[in-house]
Amino acid sequence: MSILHSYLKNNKHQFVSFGKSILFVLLSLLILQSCKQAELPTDLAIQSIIPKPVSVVASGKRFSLTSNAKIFVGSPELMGIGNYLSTEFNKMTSLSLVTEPTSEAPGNGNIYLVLGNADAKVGAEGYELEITEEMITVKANEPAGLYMGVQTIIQLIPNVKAKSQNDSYGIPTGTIIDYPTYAWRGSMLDVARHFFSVEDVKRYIDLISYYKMNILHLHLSDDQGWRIEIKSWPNLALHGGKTQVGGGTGGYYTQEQYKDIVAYAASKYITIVPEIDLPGHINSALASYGELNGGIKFPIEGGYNSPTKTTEVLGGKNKPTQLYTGIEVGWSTLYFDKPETFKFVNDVIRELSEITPGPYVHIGGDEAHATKKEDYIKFINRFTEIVKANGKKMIGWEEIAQANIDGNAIAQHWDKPTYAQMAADKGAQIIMSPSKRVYIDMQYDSTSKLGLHWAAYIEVDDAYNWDPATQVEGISREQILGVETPLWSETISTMDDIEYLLFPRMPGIAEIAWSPAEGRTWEEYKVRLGNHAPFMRTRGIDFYPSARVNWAK
Ligand code: TNX
Repeated sequence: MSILHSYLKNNKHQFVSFGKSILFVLLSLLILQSCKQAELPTDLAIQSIIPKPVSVVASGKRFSLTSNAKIFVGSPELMGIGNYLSTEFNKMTSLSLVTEPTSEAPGNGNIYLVLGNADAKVGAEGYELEITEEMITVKANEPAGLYMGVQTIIQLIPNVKAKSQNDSYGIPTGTIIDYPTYAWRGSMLDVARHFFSVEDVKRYIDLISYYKMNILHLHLSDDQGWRIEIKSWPNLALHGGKTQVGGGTGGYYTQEQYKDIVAYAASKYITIVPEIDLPGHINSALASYGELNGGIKFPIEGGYNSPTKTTEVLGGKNKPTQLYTGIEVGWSTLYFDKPETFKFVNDVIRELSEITPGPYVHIGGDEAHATKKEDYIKFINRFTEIVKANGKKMIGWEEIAQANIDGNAIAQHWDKPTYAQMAADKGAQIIMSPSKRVYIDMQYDSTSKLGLHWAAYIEVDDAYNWDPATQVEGISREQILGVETPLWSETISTMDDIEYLLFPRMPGIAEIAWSPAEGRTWEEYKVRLGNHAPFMRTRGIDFYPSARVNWAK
């Protein structure tokens, strides 16, 4: 220590001048670095794309996107995808790019979206994205793949709204080959506990679609509200849709509005999966048609609330119940021994199937605590036949494993591994929605202003740090159809509330469903997520700024 001290003392002058040169070198490096920044980005491999692509090979150059660029599509039916890209470009830059169909490869400076000549392994939803100094090309086998490639391009555009049409935007060069790990990449929105408008549902579709999700499951009925017009049983929506949790005005979708949602989702390669929750979670129907009431069971032991309603207040078997605005679960049931009940179920499934082009109908099947077990099993067996007769594939929450389901059914795991295993053993495919990981209605921590916490507090890393293929012992990768994050709406009633719970957790869940598990770690992901903040801000997404991530300014 004293040797160093006397050295410093004796060589003070040299040391100061040495310090100056260091400062000079550092400053020059800094200046050089900031000059380079203006030209960046040149490394495709360090871009913060979510979900992480399967393969990225950078070539270290830059494509300049200018106002002279056009978006060319390989055939007229792809115009919608080209126009979508143009609209998204416009949100982030000052560019308004024109989309045109073309039968041959366009010249330099343009973007080209074309079907065919993509690697077979990318399947229907994958794509190959090639960025050179001259051009951006997306190749895919199906339009859905081109759309997914477009989502990747959107994330590569610098999030700076430029001042003039003369500005250009640098996009790093290289090749991305990308395709999903799981076929089912979804989210569920509960429009029953609180009703959300068609506009809100469309924005929800936009938001999940940025992250390459392809399923929106709509929870259309529950004790508190019936949200879809059924022409043969009009009171379901007219009376059963009148209110919601907390006593607000509720609402429902007409069949025309529902078709509009379905078409909007289809334009973004998202399939709508409608759910009518049976034979429990059915009070809104029992209030509308008393003959369906199989006898409610209230209060519920170990429920959420100290119960304010009793069986007496709500109404007895075979009589209409009162509408319900609380949040207890599992206390209502359909009447089993009645032909009307199965006429009702068949009419509802038939009308729903007619307005749903997708292959699935979800029959709920969860928490039927007021239904006798032997009736429950018979109910699910009947629903299986009814859904099949209407040409659809049946999905139910994991409890349906207790019935005679087979390889035609899909079971959605949310709580009990034993049910999920039982369903898989019977040949059913499994959707993974483990409540401790992806119940996105759970609070982040005890201070979160919205959300429940019966399953867990779920911080952004908890929602990310798991692998569907190892989540439930005995259920292998091949038996898993995919991943879905349910947003139950007991505590939320506005789009802002929705965004607060979805972001920033949903993008990570979308990544679990899309990207190979081998390439994923929280340490690496959290950097990409932090860099993604400007993307969310540009879209007016009010995300929860978790302290576990460094958010880019
Ligand atoms: C459990 S998950 C439910 C829902 C509630 C949710 C609240 C499932 C199949 N049933 O009825 O809304 O918890 O987190």
